[in-house]
Amino acid sequence: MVAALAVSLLVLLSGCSDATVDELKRLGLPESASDRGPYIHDLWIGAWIAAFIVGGFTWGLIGWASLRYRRRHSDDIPVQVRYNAPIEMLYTVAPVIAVAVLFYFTVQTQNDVLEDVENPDHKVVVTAQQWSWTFNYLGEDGAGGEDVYDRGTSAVEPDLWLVEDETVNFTLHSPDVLHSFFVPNFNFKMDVLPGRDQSFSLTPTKAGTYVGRCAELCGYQHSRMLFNVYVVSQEEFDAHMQDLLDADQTGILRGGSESETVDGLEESQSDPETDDDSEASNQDGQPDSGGES
Ligand SMILES: [Cu+2]
Repeated sequence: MVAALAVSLLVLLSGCSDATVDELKRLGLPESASDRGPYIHDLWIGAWIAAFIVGGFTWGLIGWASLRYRRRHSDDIPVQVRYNAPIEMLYTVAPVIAVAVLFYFTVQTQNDVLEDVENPDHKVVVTAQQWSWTFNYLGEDGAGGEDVYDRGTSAVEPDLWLVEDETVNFTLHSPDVLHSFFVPNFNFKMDVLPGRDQSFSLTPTKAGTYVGRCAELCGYQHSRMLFNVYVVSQEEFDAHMQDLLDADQTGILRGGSESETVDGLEESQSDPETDDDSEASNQDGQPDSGGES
């Protein structure tokens, strides 16, 4: 049985590309491009192994019980029993142990993933706002020590540039609602909370282009909160910082008044103090401040 399964699995896998086989080996986890990835990988694989053990044990018991105690004659009635203290204790204690083990490894992984770095090579303040991202690079040499930024709109995806094998500290800031900073290939995401900046560090370990997105439903254009991540060499990074400086994109954007407006929609012009007069001004033939033109 096991041999047959192994053979059919081999036949199935032989039709797959190396990339697909690797993805299957990671049980679907995106390929890691950060130093925090391996911790998540181990937790992910460990959780699946635990699930298969518990699942196998449970399926085994179900199969065994249904074969061992199957009805042999049409007029058979099973032995009628009530209460079984050992069994009841087992199915109370076993799940508690399973949850405790998962909890222990989850906390340990969380501590590893969130471990701070004393002197990060780069500092980026991420502003997540409805509905795009701003990436502020603090005091980069490539920008002559100035703070520079790159921002997107819901129509234009912004780019986040990082240096391969150099530590980055991110501070996540939201001026409006909950967002979540998520780069699948970093095997990492963290909520962006209004009113409480959060911070984490990581080191991108693999040059390349990755996708980033908002992983918290934050409003009707949530699905447009996409960004690109470029992990590049120091030279390319410095050149990009220079480009941002040349484009006069200096300072730190933390959102705020910009977060109240959306491209294509006029700012609300109704003023509570003049609202009472609006009817009167309409009668006077004055254009309604809120009307279409
Ligand atoms: Cu969002």
